[in-house]
Amino acid sequence: MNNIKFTKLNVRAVNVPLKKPIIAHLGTFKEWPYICVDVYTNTDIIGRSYIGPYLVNQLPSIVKCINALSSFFINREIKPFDFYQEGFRKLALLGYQGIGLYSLSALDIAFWDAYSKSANLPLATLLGGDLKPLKTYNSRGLWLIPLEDIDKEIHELIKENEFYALKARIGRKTLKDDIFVIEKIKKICGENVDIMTDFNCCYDYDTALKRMLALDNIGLYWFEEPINYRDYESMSLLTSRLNTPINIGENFHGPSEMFTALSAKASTYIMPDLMRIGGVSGWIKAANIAEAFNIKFSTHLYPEVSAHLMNITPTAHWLEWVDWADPILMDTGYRIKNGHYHIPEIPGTGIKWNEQIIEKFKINI
Ligand code: SMN
Ligand code: MG
Repeated sequence: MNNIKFTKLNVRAVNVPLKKPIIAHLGTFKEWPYICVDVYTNTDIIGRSYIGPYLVNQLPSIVKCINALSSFFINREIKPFDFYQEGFRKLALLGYQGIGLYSLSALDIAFWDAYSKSANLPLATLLGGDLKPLKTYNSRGLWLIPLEDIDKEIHELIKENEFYALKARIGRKTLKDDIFVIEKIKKICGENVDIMTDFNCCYDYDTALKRMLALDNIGLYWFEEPINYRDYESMSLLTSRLNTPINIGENFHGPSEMFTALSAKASTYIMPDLMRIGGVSGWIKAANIAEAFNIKFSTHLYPEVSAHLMNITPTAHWLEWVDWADPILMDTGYRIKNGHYHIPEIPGTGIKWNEQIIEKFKINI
């Protein structure tokens, strides 16, 4: 392991067109905004990360925050764990969640990338884990699109890359519409395909219970976020009343909030998001809390880095696959075969920019 120093930060923001627009209860998006971070060092190693914080108008504030936080670490030897602990303490006056935490995560992921490159190891290997292939589901489609387009979409999603599991967004206008989508998936893909479903917090407790009871015995793999993501008490009631597992976690802001949710028995499964849980360092803490609660841990977005981390997550469950960031990344060689995500054996996290695309979709910050 060579000691490397953090010498310079470069942060860029882009808004990249999506192959399929995201049409969800949480909003409609034709583009997806990313912040791309480069951590330069006193060697030729560059640590890289991206976060995708949903709201294009908020990118300037987050970039400001990343820059401000980075000033604590500049010209110091990169120690990702120590940097995270220190950075987290520095958030005390701003708050430990939201923009501050997203910014710390963006830096943390880039520091870990640089650190594993300095050891010439893939991130998972540096952390003492394997590079095992991971069960993955195709989550890049089946938004709240018109029912007449569902057939074509299912054919397309199940064929690409040999998937045996899909996620459908539900909570449509009528129960019949939700059932239509689910039955179509079963008909086209066969009974052996696993069907994850996501409500994106569209209901209050009573409406959620009614819709979920009606869908409870048709073999769905999980229901995601039926109600407001912070209402752990109601989520726990729903979890206890339904046979179908409930999965929440993309909105846990940091491991301690996850601990609160698990203590409240809010869900059957969890699926933390790399940006919101605190990057690599936050994830490691979360993975060990999940082991203590013996709860299955899936990922949310960021498949490239999350795949490494699933290899050191004792209760690892499913990897969510989306391709939204692919345009800004060079093909680093990950592959999906037989329903599994295979991590390329290269140093770091595998993030490498497609500079032409970044230049093309760059926005002012
Ligand atoms: C989701 C993620 C990002 C944008 C819209 C919807 C969704 C998921 O909640 O779990 O993939
Ligand atoms: Mg979701």
